[in-house]
Amino acid sequence: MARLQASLLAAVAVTIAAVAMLATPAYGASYTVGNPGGSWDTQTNLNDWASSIDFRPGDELVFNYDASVHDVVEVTREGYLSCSPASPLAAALRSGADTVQLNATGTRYFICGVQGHCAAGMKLEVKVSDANCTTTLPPPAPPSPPGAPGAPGGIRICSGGPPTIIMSPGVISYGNGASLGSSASLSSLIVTMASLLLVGLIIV
Ligand SMILES: [Cu+2]
Repeated sequence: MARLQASLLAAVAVTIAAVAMLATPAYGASYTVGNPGGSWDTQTNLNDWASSIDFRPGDELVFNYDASVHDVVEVTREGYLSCSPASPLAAALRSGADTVQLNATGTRYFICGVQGHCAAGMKLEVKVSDANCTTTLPPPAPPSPPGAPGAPGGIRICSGGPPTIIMSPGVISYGNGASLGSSASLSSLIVTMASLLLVGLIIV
């Protein structure tokens, strides 16, 4: 009985570990604005900071700041250039620890809405791109008709991000909603692993 309980515990532990591993996205870095050495403030050269990072769809920005002094307003390019929070793209963030998801490619603009702070340098332009991604191993296959089985996979490598294994073209990629397919295949993998563990338990 004790042996059965130990096996059961081991099976549960392995399953939980597998689920935790698979549930972690293969991409999506978190960048705290201004770090290291700076912050969301008027002293940090925020565009120097931003230009040192290769932002990818799926990454996130974290704004840590003194909420009694600053806020974060996402604005249009015009609002950014003129330092005007008058036409924000979203409600101003004021918690002092705000996270912004960078879900798609494109350029995002953030300013501090407090009078004079944007003009003093509290403005941030973030370019989100996946343009430098390359797919290798095997070499790109010729286009196949939609739904064709057995399409070869590969490894997608983007500068600044970890490699992403592509099961078949388009199943896992940055940003474009294809994650449904990969979630489904991960779920079935988890179920399969759990089933195998249970079978092993019964045999023991
Ligand atoms: Cu401010």
